[in-house]
Amino acid sequence: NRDLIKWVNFDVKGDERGSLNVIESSKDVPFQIERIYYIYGTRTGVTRGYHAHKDLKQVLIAISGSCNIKLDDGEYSTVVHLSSPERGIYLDSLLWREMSDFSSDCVLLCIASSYYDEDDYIRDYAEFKSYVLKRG
Ligand code: T46
Repeated sequence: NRDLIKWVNFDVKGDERGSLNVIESSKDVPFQIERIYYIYGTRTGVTRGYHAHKDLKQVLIAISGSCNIKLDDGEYSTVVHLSSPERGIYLDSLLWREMSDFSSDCVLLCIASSYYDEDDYIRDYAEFKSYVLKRG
């Protein structure tokens, strides 16, 4: 389902020296940035994630290499291929995610709306489904 896929395109500042991309809080991503982390060196065949967030919003960008992200809102699911530093994907809250097929050079940059909070994670799929139903 394409509605699950919300691309965020960055304005590439390119010249003969190469490229430079800027991400400013609340301007280039639709939230105030409180945290940044990145996932890299992911081993072949590994799938990460298997959780949703109650409130956290994020933008994920494969700033190097590529990976796939399966998104599931409890009703529909789709797989997105991330392979460009020029655009990211916006993940609203309450989306189950599974990241897989990381290339060996993949660096997945994750920009988040809140500090790390384990209580914000739903790590059980059945619990996620019932949480989504409750929220309507
Ligand atoms: C997400 C996807 C895309 C921290 O201590 N602080 C942090 O900010 C993060 C993100 C993680 N951690 C600890 C928690 C675990 O012990 O680092 C370890 C690995 O985290 P996790 O197993 O949650 O990693 P992924 O790749 O399954 O999920 C991560 C994010 O946690 C999650 O919010 O949306 O990337």
